[in-house]
Amino acid sequence: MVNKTLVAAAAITLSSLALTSCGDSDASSGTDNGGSGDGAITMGFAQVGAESGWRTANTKSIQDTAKAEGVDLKFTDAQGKQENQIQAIRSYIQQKVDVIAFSPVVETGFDAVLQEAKAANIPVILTDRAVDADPSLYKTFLGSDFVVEGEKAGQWLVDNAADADANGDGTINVVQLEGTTGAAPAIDRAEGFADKIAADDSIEVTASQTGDFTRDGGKQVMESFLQSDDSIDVVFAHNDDMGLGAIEAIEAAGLEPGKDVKIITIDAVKDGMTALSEGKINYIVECNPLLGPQLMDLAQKVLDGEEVPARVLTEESAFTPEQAAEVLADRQY
Ligand code: GYE
Repeated sequence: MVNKTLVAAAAITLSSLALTSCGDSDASSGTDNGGSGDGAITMGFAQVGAESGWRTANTKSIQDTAKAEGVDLKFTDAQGKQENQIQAIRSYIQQKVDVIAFSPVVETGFDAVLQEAKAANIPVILTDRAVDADPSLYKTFLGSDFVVEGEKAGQWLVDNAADADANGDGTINVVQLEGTTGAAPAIDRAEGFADKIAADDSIEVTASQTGDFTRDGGKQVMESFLQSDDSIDVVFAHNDDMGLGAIEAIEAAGLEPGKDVKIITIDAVKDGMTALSEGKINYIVECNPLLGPQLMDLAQKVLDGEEVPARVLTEESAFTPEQAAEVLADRQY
């Protein structure tokens, strides 16, 4: 481990020397960055995986935009594993890409590799998910405010509490299908939701477990929740895919999703919006996966030496079944 780091560090030192001695006009950045119109940007992108409809749309947006804008994109799918992601980032450093972007699988444990990128003078743009690390180790973080998303979900439940109490016993039992343990959207969505439902004493989260952001994960966890509890009023799923898996489990148990058990999810991908328009999901908070254009724009600015904000938010809203039916036809993902 230590040896590898040392070797990488040595290679990086050599490469920066080589670049400087080649008469790089932008000596302060230490990179031949394609930012002044002298060739395409090379971007290394380390993606989480292909766990959800959201992720597939996100990957397509990044790849399509790179192609349209002539960015030379090196893309890796980490298959949900942090170690794969770290390995991909190290290889981008070795390949001396102009800029590295990645969507961190989890929040912690990236400090060392971020230090290595910084030492190599390669700017890093966090895309979609945040890390819990020194902010000087990356240029900017582009993505949604996951706490706000959780708050929107919780607020909807507070506002619709009377309807959610299917058996009318005065308590609203909520089960939560969490995203990947340790991932920013799982941590923040749970926090935002908890904050809002605290306003109503009758709402209680009775069980909470990870379904790893996948349809299958959501289905399995929901099956086990239904086996041990017959008083579930509401499912709060951290993404559409887990909510869609929960629908399968609820139907298999002879219950009607959206009626016997209310369902709130986050993302608003096409399959989720279809289930919402059919009344099987009751409310979806939007999380926009189409980050490609903003990402390429930020990369260009960073490489041109322009100041970029430390935090760039994506714009999004939330949908009821009626609103879902209206926007579905034009939905790209
Ligand atoms: O909500 C989920 C995906 O990080 C915002 O990851 C993203 C989340 C998204 O797997 O569907």
